Amino acid sequence: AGPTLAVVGATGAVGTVMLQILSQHADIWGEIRLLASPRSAGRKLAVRGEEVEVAALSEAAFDGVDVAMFDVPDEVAAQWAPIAAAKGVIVVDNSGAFRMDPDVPLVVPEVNPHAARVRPRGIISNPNCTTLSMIVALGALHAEFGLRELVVSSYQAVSGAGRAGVDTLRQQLSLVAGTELGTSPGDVRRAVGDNTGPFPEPVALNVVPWAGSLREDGWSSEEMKVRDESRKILGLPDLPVAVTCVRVPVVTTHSLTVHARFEGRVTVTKAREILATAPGVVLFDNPAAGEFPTPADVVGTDPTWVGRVRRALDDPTALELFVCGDNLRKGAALNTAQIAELVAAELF
Ligand code: 11C
Repeated sequence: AGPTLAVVGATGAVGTVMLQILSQHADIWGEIRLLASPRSAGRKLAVRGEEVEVAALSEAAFDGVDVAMFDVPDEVAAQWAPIAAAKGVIVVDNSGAFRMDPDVPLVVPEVNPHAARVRPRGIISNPNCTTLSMIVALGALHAEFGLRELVVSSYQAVSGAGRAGVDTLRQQLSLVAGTELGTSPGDVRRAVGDNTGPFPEPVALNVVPWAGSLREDGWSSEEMKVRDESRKILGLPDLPVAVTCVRVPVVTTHSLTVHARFEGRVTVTKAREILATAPGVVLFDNPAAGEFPTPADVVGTDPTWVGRVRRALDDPTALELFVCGDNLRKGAALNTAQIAELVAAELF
């Protein structure tokens, strides 16, 4: 039998997609153990076509486990990942708890797979979904052109905030559908009420320039993550990165506009060639035919989709791109599963 895998946080929005991916990928695993909070223990979930009972997270639950994929809140990961690692489990963690720890690699298999091999704490981190939604395309361009600066705006789907985010958007949409709202200041806010769920403002019929929590000088935690994580993954610790994160009324799939400046002159022809052949990237870019990626088409797919490839009008060393990626798949569950598969291939 193959290695034993534990999925920790199996019942969450990302955990659900992890189980789908485990059922879709080549079956390299022996036992797959599902773990979650005591509240979810006893539930039965389908994986590889079989019902598996969810067990409560405990130290003993990691006995005999080789690799664990974690999708739990930061504080739960901070507590439990070291417990699992101390038992010899290689932990692939999708929380923000360890990403910037110098002894924890932050891995995107298409960009820096070698980093997964050096893991002094027995933990490998999976990047934030916003970073992941653009980094495969950027990594390919960086390998050819040498990245020198990034300016990014995100258009983030509500499922980035978990089930509560999706429930909030659906509920708000039901309150505004078929109305004349959106025509006078505050009318949408009054219609959806004070409870805006995980978002600081209504997200239906709106865009909200905020994701995460407040950091120094007005930056959001999400913006700092995109900056710090991009630098770490690309191995460019001093890369200038400016990010503005925005929440939009999309259920799943983050989009980003990217202004990327490189070492020397770039051409759109070469950029297109790189993007068309890079593993994990789909170039979908024919504006004359109305073809560019949008979340409505990208959701449920694995690759990073890139369109609107242009050379900056005022800088022959820079490219403008529009990028979309499913935040629950490549942005979370898929990348985590790919890292776990890398580790399994190395160990077994
Ligand atoms: C969002 N990207 O869209 C966030 C969610 O650090 O893994 C993921 C937070 C993280 O709200």
